[in-house]
Amino acid sequence: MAIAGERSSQASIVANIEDVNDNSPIFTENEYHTRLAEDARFPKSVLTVSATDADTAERGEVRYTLGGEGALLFVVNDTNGEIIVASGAELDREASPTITLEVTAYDTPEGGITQRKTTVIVRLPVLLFF
Ligand SMILES: [Ca+2]
Ligand SMILES: [Ca+2]
Repeated sequence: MAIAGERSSQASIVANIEDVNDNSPIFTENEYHTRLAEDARFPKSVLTVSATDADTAERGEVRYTLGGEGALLFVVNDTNGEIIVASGAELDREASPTITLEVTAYDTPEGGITQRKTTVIVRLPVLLFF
């Protein structure tokens, strides 16, 4: 037997369920790896990283940022994950035969205490010729 009061309280519980930020961005690869020619210059595209986030709204919106030893030589597009050679950067194969980057994907672009991040390594062997 249904009681009117019980039904309406159930309905309001369902309406109040809200997503929480319990998923971190997940990259499509555990580690990215691509060869790079020593004469590559701005704005040469190196590779595009991609991460997805299972949460809804801004909790699942992914942005990218660059770190690691090679971070000054490259720029990442914060919304699409494309990495290009930075303006003015010159690669030196003798000094750094392999450049290592750390790309961090983060959700909640506006920031806040619930923001979640994932970092992936990008290895770029620098070659004379392809
Ligand atoms: Ca969630
Ligand atoms: Ca998330």
